[in-house]
Amino acid sequence: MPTTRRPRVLIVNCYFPETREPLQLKNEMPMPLAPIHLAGWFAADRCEIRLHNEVSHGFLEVFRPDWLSWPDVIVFCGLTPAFDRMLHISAYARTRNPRVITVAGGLAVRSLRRYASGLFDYTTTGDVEDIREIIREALGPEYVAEQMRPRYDLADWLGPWIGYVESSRNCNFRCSFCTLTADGRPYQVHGAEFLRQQIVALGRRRLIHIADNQFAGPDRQSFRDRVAVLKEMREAGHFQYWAGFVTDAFMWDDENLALAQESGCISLLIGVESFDEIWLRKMNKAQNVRQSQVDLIRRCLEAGILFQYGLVFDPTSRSVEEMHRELLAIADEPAIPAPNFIFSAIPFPGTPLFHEVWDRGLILPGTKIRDLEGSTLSLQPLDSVETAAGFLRNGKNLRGHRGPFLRHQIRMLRRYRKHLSATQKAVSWLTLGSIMSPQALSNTRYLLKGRPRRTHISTTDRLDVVYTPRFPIAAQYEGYFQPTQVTNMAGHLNETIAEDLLDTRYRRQAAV
Ligand code: B12
Ligand code: SF4
Repeated sequence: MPTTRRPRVLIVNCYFPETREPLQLKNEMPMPLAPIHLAGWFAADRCEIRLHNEVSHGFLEVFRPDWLSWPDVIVFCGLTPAFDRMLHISAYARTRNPRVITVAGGLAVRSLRRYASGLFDYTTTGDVEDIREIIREALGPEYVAEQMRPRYDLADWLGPWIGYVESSRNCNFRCSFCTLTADGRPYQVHGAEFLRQQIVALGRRRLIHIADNQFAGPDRQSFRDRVAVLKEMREAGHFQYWAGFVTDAFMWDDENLALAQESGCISLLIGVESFDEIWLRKMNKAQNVRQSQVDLIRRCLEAGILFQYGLVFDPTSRSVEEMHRELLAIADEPAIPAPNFIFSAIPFPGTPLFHEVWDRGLILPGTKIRDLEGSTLSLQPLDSVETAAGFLRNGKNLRGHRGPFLRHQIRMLRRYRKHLSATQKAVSWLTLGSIMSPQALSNTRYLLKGRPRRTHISTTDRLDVVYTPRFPIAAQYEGYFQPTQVTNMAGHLNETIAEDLLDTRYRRQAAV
């Protein structure tokens, strides 16, 4: 690395858009926080730092090709399906600068930790703080920040209205399809002080989005402390509203809803996943069957908090007809809002679900890590493959139910008219718009863009254009553009990553 200038650090949040096209989804919500925290660990006065978020900025080599030769160090983060993007960018950067240092972490690396360790200079399955050790070793101790300060100033995708903070990590539940169950880390709460520091660093915002998987957790005192910080900072004018993720357990106690509402909570996103009790129990999501979900939803909305949720389509145990029946039942019930999103069950590496579907021979041939993003069928369905994929192409965006859901929206908002503010009603309309037309709302430039041709089946779906190198690549990195397979076309597990896919950490943890 040149000694005459400060080291250049590029932090990339890798991402594949659902449509498999090069898009810049500027209005997507929520946005990733890890790049902002990672950047905070590099000494600001000694390093030049740039952030690229592929969710909002699009594929790096397509939208900012000149950045590929800029860095001395590239740090990657991203979701499990984005793993191949880390390889693509590494191939370009290493071709242009053979001395570039590549560092990879986050969910993609946690899912494929053994395999990943051979492909980058540094890999880590740790939390953002682990970047300190890597900076120390790769650059020297003087390049580590004395105190982490989240670099919201570098995150140009945030805009002036919305900010993201983290107040806890991991989750205290163990749903069998969840990647956090495979990870098996304990639920961990940051002190209320760290929450305060992040809000101060953000500057004034309209909405603070708490990125935690599970804002409340089992420790009531820590929840009260963090809500007290939110209340105090809201009163001091730092923000107007906050939103976050919780589970059904949060609504068992009306006091939680009251505390949240008093501190400015505008909406909560809750993993309903399904209204089918048998399926929920099978997925070890017993927290969702203890009390009537419809009652809990009603209580949340009547407490003046918008209830937002997603539904899971598990094609191995629920037919498309059942899914349509579930949607019709929701559209018929004004006490429940429409879902924010619907996604297919995903066999994330190392989860109990992965083990189950693999043992039953249900993973489709030709499934790739890239397919594990919720809009692609990767499991043998009860219906025909085409019927199940048709649901992902249409039902997932409420096609076939739009009239009933528009009428339902009016009835639902009328029902809660005294409980919800005009802003909440507007947000509710936006979320209905975003399930019906996610791409258009994520960037209004794509309003008139047609739907791309896709099969929505992992065996046959086309790959994104970025799997074909745009620029010449050194011969040793050509393999980086081959998709990382989960199964080959004969349906056998990819031996290179089999150990990661069949990781049994969650079993060992359960046995402790
Ligand atoms: C923001 C977000 C999104 C955003 C952007 C995601 C992105 N990174 O590109 C959007 C809206 C696009 C999204 C989409 C989806 N998401 Co999402 N999302 C989140 C969310 C709410 C917050 C992530 C976050 O910023 N967390 C805070 C930061 C600080 O932590 P972190 O990113 O988890 O990273 C931690 C460690 O991994 C580590 N780390 C991360 N990177 C690095 C790098 C280095 C070098 C180091 C040292 C450490 C490190 O440090 C952090 C802790 O300190 C999480 C839930 C959550 N609370 O984590 C779900 C979550 C990540 N999403 C999830 C899922 C299932 C999805 C979808 C499949 C769901 C769907 N609706 O269809 C889609 C996939 C879409 C696609 N095309 O790929 C799962 C994980 C899936 C997985 N294994 O990849 C999560 C965990 C939710 C859950 N509990 O199930 N998501
Ligand atoms: S409650 Fe949510 S975050 Fe926690 S294990 Fe279940 S799906 Fe994952």
